[in-house]
Amino acid sequence: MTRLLTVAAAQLGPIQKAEGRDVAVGRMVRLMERAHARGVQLVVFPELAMTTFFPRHYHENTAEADHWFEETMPSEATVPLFEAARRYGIGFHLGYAEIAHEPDETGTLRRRHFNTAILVAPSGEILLKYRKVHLPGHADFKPERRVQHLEKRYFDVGNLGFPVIRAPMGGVDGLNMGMMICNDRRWPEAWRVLGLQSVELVMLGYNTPSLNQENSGFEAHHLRVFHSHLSIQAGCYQNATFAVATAKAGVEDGHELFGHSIIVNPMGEIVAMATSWGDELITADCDLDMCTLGRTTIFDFAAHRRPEAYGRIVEQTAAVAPPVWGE
Ligand code: CDT
Repeated sequence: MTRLLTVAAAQLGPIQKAEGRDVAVGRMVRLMERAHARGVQLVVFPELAMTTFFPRHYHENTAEADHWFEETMPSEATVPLFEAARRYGIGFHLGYAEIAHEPDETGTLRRRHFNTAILVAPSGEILLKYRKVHLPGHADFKPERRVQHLEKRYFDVGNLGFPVIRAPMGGVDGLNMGMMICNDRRWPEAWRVLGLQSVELVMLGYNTPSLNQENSGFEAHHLRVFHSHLSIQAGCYQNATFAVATAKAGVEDGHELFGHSIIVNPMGEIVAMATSWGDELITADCDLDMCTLGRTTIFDFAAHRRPEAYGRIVEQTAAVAPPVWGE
């Protein structure tokens, strides 16, 4: 029997700094209504979906940024999303800023801050949680930058690895689902860790500026979207998985995010792409059996991987210089 799942990327247009979560959540519920009308079974929302991309705003006292975070899930603001999931029988993926009261690496109980995503079943039950591992940007104010990117200031590095869960979704009895968040998509290690758990559907949200904000060299504008798509398409192909990659788009607090949300199949082909900079639903029917060809042939990991040659991947962080010929 065909394992068919209808998925949607629910791209969100900009959310301005002054706008409350209720505005964003109202828009998200409307996208879920539209998804239901189109027969969608799983909706993927972007990274930090309910607020402006607040890491562009500097606070000397980081506690002043706490109002962007959720301390419970469901939180008061997100209850309408959980209700909509139950009403329409749709699963959803949500990116949000999380405060967790947990021990840190030294065992000390702290208020910890994470850039988090959850996968919620149509019943409203949370099936899986992921906390962003690859935090881009910087921790201190950088005057040379056009726009700040303070993820390293406001978030702890995710401590849940890259988990995959097998659960029913839509009419599919069991589907292997994993998550990553934004910058993670550029790191093949993240994809491979999911691939090594037989992932069949990767969900990811992103907030990516249309311009390089570092002010430290020219980057052609058209390459920004190209690099995002290239990374996702390669990750899908090399790990024989579908992906739903959902953007926040448009001009937010005066700064443009590039949108171009996509759904990609295990051949690495884009099967749906957003074309607006606003709230937009793109959908695809995913035949999950398409994952089988890659993982039983060219990317049959059991037959062809050579971990004994990959030691540097986990033993080393920065690149080292190679030996020089003739010395
Ligand atoms: N949110 C996030 O992780 N954004 C980064 C911006 C880096 S600029 C290339 C991203 O990788 O898209």
